[in-house]
Amino acid sequence: MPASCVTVQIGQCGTQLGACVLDRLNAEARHEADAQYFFRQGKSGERVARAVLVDTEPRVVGEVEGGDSDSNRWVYGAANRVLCDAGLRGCANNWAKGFSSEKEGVNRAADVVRREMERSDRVDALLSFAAGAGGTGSGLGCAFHSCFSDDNPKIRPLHCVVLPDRQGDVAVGSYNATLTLNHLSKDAKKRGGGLCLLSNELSKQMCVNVFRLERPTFDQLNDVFATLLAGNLLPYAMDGQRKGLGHTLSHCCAGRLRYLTPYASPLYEKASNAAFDQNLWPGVCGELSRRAKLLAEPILRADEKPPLDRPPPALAWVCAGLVVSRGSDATQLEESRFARDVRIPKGAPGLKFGTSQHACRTAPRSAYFLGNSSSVLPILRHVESRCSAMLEYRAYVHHYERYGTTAEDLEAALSSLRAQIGDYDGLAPVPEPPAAAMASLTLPPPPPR
Ligand SMILES: Nc1nc2c(ncn2[C@@H]2O[C@H](COP(=O)(O)OP(=O)(O)OP(=O)(O)O)[C@@H](O)[C@H]2O)c(=O)[nH]1
Ligand SMILES: [Mg+2]
Repeated sequence: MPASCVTVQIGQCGTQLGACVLDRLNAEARHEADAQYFFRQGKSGERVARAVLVDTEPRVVGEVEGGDSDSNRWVYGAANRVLCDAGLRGCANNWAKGFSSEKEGVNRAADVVRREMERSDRVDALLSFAAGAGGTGSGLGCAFHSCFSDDNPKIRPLHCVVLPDRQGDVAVGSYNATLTLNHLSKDAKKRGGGLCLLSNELSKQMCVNVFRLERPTFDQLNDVFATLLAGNLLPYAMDGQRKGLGHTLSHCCAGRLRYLTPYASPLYEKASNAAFDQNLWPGVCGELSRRAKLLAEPILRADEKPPLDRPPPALAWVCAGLVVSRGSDATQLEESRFARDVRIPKGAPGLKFGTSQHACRTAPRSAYFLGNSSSVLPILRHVESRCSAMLEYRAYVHHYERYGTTAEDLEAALSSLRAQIGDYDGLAPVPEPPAAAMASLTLPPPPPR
């Protein structure tokens, strides 16, 4: 049995999103052993999150609370809120400021996490939440993970990173995100973990298109992420054994490919336009594989309509992934059906399947997919193109230099992001020229003289 998973929530977004995901995990953990993976038991029988909150300003970290679901109340541990470098009052969306903040605060946060870990028999994985675009979750988050990984090289991390949207977001968001992706992907490689990329832009699109919410709030965006993540994070059975996030990461993350995307089916409880069979396995499985095989569509603004003559979205290549079906007859999900729909490059680890007989609250049958695939390309390209356009003019670079991050550091992070884009591009085999096209390449013999 995987013993437990410790969660770290850094900065405003990390704190709010982490609380929302834990709330969903509390509600979805039907089986006490599943709940204990993320929560320990408090003195009055309540669930206490195995989670630590870290920020450089007091408001959000001081205000966020646990919650209730049915009969289960959950809370944060009394000593698990850490305010680092109180003099900072936030890092003003500057990765460098967060990264160079006082070591004392970072060490204190790592100490609190270590104490939380000591409350479990065995820690299976570290789950972290932060925005890539702010200053604390991104910069201080990277400093925290460097410090933490020195003492805990064997604990696999899953860094859930929220990436900024295309407009109206933090101006230097793409600098912060590029530096964060560079730093955390190295940390993930060193410790056998991965990064789960969550795009605010895509979550907004889902809120608008699926849930008909015109101007989604952060709570609503977080709710979408919680729906996508919860069933992928809860323990599952495979080969007669219970498995947890550590096992998922060991299968899904390979070599330099460490970016994961979460999917869930069904996405919503009851929808007027839902297919009638969304509660039967073929419907659930079809919906999940349909989403998983499509490369994320070009990112549109919420108010933009896709052109009618748009070409069909490209298909994604899946290097590795885990599918978990949840419901009393979960073993009935047809694995071959899912595998048939997904394109896997030769020699890649491919798909694994897990089950849980405990249905999630939202549906009697549901399925989840955590995929390491070329679906991350549109999100990565979006960050890369913005960062490169700004760096060309050295825009805002002096704000970073003040805190010890130079233009060369930004260039290096950007080239590492480009190399990762190249790695994911390389998942799709180079198409062989079709026979007919080859034939037309053969020149006719020269005419007789
Ligand atoms: N999905 C989601 N995004 C959020 C939330 N709060 C902030 N963001 C996004 O996160 C980015 C800003 O990061 P924050 O988390 O506010 O920043 P921080 O880590 O606290 O760092 P500083 O405030 O700069 O010290 C922007 O892209 C926001 O759109 C949230 O609750 N959910
Ligand atoms: Mg903040």
